[in-house]
Amino acid sequence: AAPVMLSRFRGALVGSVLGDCIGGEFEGAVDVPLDRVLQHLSALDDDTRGEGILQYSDDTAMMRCVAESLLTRMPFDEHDMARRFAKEFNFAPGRGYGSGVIQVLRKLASPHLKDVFQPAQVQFGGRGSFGNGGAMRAAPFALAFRSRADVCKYSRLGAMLTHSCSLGYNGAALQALAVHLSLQGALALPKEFINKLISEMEEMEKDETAQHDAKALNLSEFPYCSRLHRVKELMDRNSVSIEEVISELGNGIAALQSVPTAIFCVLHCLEPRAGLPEKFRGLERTIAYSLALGGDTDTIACMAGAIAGAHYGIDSIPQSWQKSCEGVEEADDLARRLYDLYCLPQSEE
Ligand code: R7I
Ligand code: MG
Ligand code: MG
Repeated sequence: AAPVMLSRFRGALVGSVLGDCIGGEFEGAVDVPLDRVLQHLSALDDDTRGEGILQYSDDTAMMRCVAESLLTRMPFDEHDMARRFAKEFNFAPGRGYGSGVIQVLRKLASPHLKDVFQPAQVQFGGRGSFGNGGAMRAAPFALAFRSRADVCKYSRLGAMLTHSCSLGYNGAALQALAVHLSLQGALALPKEFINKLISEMEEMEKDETAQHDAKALNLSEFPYCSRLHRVKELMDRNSVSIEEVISELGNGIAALQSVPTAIFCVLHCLEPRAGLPEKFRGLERTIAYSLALGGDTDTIACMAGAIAGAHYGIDSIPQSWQKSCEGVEEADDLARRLYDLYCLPQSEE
């Protein structure tokens, strides 16, 4: 039976934290043999290993700030969200933040700052960051808003606090939309799921700024759409190697090289896959597969984990995995509170 909505909400945020914590092991690795991934995952079942829990990184730290800000300041308060990012960074700066975003977070801490979007705008020579830091924390927007238009609008604004390049904030919107559709059960029809994402991104990438950024960065005219078309082509194939996925979609720290990749991981793992244990259910397969790609594994697994968790629900996530990761209970609590908010009538704009 399809999971109920509350289970999907909890699955989304817990799946996101698990991907971050479990994926941290291989972040930046070039070659990750599947054997090593499976070894890492089976250690999670071993109560006696005594290694303590796996810690979350910036991905989860910032996702929590987003969720808390949305819960207290609906629909969106940029000052509140910026303050939470800055405070969290100041409290725990060693969570593995991107090297550029650190400068933004320091500026956001200043009490004299009037325009909270300004620090992001001066990054990377004035074009802004195209990193995946906006996308990695985007899942709560899908839990806070019912309409697709609001999910898009606010996930983009939330990303712009640190990522002012259109590739950065459009990647965040793509991730939030994927979680939104997954919460609605849209992954039951994978082809329609990817087609909906493509048509949403077509609208977003028509935008003048998006066109300008794509040109300046030497990308195709509709960068996310063209990646999503590649996702669709890979979906149609009977067998796809890890090398092909990396060369077609990427596994890097740029949003363009990781959000479509995370979406592919979810789609590819809707069915059992050779090389992955038969006892694995969908979310376990998705996280395992994301890790095997190497590269920005914590973030790709975090994004794939959110989309997959929204599809399969909390009950599909092994207890042993949940117990092995820092911040799972807090994420579960945030998801429940966002669900309560979601159930209240929302004003239509
Ligand atoms: O995007 P961001 O928050 O980083 C997120 C990543 C995730 O993998 C986390 O798990 C964590 O490890 O970091 O941070 P940014 O510093 O904005 O961007 C990340 C990196 O992308 C930068 O340090 C740059 O190396 C690169 N980058 C760019 N390089 C050149 N020109 C981002 N934007 C640009 C750019 O415009
Ligand atoms: Mg991280
Ligand atoms: Mg990362």
